[in-house]
Amino acid sequence: MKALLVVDVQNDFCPGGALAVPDGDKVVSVINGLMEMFDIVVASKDWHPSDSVHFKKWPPHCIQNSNGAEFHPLLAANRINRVFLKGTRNKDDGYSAFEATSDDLEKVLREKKVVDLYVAGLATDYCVRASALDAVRKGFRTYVVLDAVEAVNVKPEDGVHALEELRKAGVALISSRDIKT
Ligand code: VGL
Ligand code: ZN
Repeated sequence: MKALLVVDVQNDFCPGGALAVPDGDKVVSVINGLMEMFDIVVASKDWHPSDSVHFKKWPPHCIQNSNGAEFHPLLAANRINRVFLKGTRNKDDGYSAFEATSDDLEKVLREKKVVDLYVAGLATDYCVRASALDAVRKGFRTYVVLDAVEAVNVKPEDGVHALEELRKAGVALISSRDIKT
């Protein structure tokens, strides 16, 4: 089975949000087009308590139950089978979707017999990176869909460096056009 993991396509990571990824909203239409090609679509949400230590590094964003933590309004959220909340504790960053505390992502994927995991969303250099690295280490055939991710680029090259690191770790970097139903 093949699954699509939609990482953190939330208002605060899109233009106008508290931690906006440049062009973050560009991934939305690509992801919407991809969803129907998958057996299962899962998504993560960054979901922080307001007193998180994470906010020593970042402006406050994706606070639990706030509008900034909602999915982008144009994301086809009705096609998401399951949502995983991460960064929910006040003691860690929780960048990887596999660190979700609301549900065990690895367990759910294994139960669904997922072999191929395609990762899309925000941001390439943080949560996409951490999620794809965890996925490949756990033995999933892991793909990052290049036209369905965008980077924060705190430093201008962070996104390209993250992709290079992923490629070296065994993650396949592909275009959405390469995915067949
Ligand atoms: C993220 C920075 C802080 C992400 C989350 O979703 O990539 N980046 N929190
Ligand atoms: Zn965060």
